[in-house]
Amino acid sequence: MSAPVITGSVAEAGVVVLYEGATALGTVTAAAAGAWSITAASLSNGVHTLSATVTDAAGNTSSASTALTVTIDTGASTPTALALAAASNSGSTADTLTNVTAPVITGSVTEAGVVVLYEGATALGTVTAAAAGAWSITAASLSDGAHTLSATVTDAAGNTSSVSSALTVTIDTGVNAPSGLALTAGSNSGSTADTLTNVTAPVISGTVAEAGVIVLYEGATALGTVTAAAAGAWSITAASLSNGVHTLSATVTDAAGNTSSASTALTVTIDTGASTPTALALARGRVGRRQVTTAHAKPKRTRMQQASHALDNRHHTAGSQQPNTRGVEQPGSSSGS
Ligand SMILES: [Ca+2]
Ligand SMILES: [Ca+2]
Ligand SMILES: [Ca+2]
Repeated sequence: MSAPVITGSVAEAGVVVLYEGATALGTVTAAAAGAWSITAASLSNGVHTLSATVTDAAGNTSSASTALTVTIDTGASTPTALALAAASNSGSTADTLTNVTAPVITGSVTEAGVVVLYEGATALGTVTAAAAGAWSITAASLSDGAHTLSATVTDAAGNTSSVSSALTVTIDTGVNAPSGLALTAGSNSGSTADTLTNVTAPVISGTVAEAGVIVLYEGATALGTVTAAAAGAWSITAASLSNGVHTLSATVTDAAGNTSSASTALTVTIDTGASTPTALALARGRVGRRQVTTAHAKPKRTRMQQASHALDNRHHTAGSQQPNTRGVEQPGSSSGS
């Protein structure tokens, strides 16, 4: 209040004048001994030293009263420098993305007061700043997503500041495992329909649902890593794999520092060499039997002979309609038997 009401008392009736130094701030006529009150002229912010005199009915003016010091404070400065405390800022501390759902928010005030942290009209926390300077408030639990936070301070004079500049904090507590792990075609020798290859350091591809750092694993062993700048496809060239079956999987750590569970496994089989045939030998028994059988078999017809024989049979079947122009087949004829 910049025009405060000042009260006092006099021992006899008279005209009371309220002063700041030599400046009269107001006057009142006290009709009798006792209490008086004067509404002072408007005072600026700051400290004011007030006193009063009284002039009685006989025209005697008293000396100045004992001073009353009044401090006028009509405004509270808005809190400034709202920030997400580093200890509450998972992943990079250069951003305002975190997986801490009840983060500590810091700021500054220019005078003592009660600071309230808000999201819109909802108070998320409060703290009393004993003096000008830094304050911090642990916010009530926030859901995943972006939150626009601000603060006010109510000073000792009861003035509540305007709302501070906003601080946007994004909560991200989840991450999906990479999906679609596959052996890329360029690393898949032989058929590309399988996962058998002779490429010992194959390129494995997959997708992620959000940006992050992907690590390819075989069991607990990291085989490679890549940073996906955004949701979508990624690929990693695996460390060299030995011949045999390898069960690969991947995880992703998102920008908020959340690490996914392992992806569905991809089984890749490395085979870098066909074994040279060994123990070549002549199988005598089988060759002997074939020779004996062949010696007693009828000569096999050539394809031409088979076709000619079939044609002759057709002619025999249709003999009543067509004259037999080739005559009766004789044993030992060229068509064979
Ligand atoms: Ca962060
Ligand atoms: Ca996430
Ligand atoms: Ca293959």
